[in-house]
Amino acid sequence: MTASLARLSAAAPPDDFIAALDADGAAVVDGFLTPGQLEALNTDFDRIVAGLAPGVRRPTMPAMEEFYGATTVRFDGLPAKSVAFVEVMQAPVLTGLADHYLLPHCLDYLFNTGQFIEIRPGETAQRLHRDEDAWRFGPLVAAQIAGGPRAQLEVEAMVALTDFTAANGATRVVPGSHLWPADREPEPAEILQAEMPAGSALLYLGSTIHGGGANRTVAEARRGMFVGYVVGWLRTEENMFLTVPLEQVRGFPKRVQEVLGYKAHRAIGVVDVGDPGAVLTQ
Ligand SMILES: O=C(O)CCC(=O)C(=O)O
Ligand SMILES: [Fe+2]
Repeated sequence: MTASLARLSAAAPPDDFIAALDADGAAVVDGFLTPGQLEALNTDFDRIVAGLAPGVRRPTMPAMEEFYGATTVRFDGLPAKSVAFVEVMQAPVLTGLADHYLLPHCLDYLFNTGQFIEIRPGETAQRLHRDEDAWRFGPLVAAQIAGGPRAQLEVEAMVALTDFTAANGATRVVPGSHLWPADREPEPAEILQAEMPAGSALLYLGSTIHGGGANRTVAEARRGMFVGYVVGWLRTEENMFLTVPLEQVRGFPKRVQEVLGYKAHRAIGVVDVGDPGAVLTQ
């Protein structure tokens, strides 16, 4: 059987997205961004990209430099950098999936990544990985070794801000790998590329194997955004408290404040042993 990815329109019923992600761990949604959002995001980010060199600026471990790529420009903290992004991070297609996959495992989820990723010509393919392996410690490793069912920890979207093509580094993805044992490696025929026009998005689970593609073009940058949510009892990959200034958070909708961490998960994430949301009105 040839591997394939479901393709849905943003207006499809929520159950269709769930059926596709249950089956494949990934799906492409066309029209995830409105044309206006696409243009606003690119305009906001153009200014920032112009001042940044490719590569990781302050790696926390040697493996990070290779993983994130020497010819790729990344920056995070997107809720602070684009008004349009604050709207996009609340897209019902994405939060509907977070409700479905994450709420059975937590009281509420948190915004985990708002990251700009521009893969430039000459970049090599990123190592295939599961994003949930960011938390590959203790109990999660034990569960994987025991072959137990995976609790869903993360729901994500790789949003295309330029067309994603096989040549310019469209994300590689392995449909069905969310159900595989931890040690099963994909065969070449099982790896697809999420080719899609600007404004579409690849939706996927934290348990789905994927990675950025190689950019084999001469002059075409592949620009995307990695936007995702994680169960509220894990530490988020990006430190939202430091990347999104408090003054800006005060102006955001309440739900955005909550997913940025201004809501405790019972006793986790408290301020003054209580509701962290109180700092927004002090
Ligand atoms: O850039 C991409 O297409 C994927 C990036 C990715 O998977 C990651 O950085 O975790
Ligand atoms: Fe990833």
